[in-house]
Amino acid sequence: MKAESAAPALGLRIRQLDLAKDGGRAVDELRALLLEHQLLVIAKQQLTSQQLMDFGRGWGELMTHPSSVARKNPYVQKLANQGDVKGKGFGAWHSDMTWHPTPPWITMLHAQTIPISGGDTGYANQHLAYESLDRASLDKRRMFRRHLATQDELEGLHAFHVGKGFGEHVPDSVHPVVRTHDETGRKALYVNPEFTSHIVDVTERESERLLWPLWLHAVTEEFTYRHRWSTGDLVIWDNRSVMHTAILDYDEPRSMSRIVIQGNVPV
Ligand SMILES: O=C(O)CCC(=O)C(=O)O
Ligand SMILES: [Fe+2]
Repeated sequence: MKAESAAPALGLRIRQLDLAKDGGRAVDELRALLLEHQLLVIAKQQLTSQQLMDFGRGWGELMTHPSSVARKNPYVQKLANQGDVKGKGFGAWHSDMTWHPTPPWITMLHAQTIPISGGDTGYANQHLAYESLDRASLDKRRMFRRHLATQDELEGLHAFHVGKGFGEHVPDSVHPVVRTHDETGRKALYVNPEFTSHIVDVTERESERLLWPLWLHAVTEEFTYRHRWSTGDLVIWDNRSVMHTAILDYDEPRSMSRIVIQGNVPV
């Protein structure tokens, strides 16, 4: 296999690897690369749902998503739009399923049908967001006209993540605002505008004061990679260190298969 950087902020593009054939054997090497680069793009794959699940199981236990539990195969989520999204909505930045007590540590997305233009996915490295906070807080206070928290101010804070939007039976969870990566020990911001409702044990005003500037900072262009999909791409990302957003700007069909792998309790 050959590899090259996808963007300075995160991401590694892998070539000359056939996952249907060599996926099982490549997992150890890919895992090490993922820890270093937070996101992997493996192009030109043709995986059936079964092959995607088999490959995924080499990384850990597959999880279901509330949107897929009633399906015949609850482990492979089909994201399919008939080209009807343009102008109708806005993607929101998030890390996957943060409302879950043990959110997936990785997500794999495999592209089947992609629009001729549009339908990219944005990714943002939350280690860089956290590590630059103290440096950024002076400058950005001026730019955002808001206070941007320092690392010290976030120490020990926890936030509430809402899962109930997917149904009454879906759990909500409280997780640390700054997450320590359970394999590398590196810290990352772990709050997102899609699922995080508030910081707990502070006033609503204080929670708003902290969260909005954090979210703005978290997706600073310098921390991001924008993936332009091709049919056959498999993208794997580490939800402990990356936020992502679907860009809903297309009016042609787009379909993807997705699996998520069980993670640990965020600390
Ligand atoms: O469709 C996309 O671009 C991303 C969707 C998403 O948020 C996910 O697969 O977790
Ligand atoms: Fe997602």
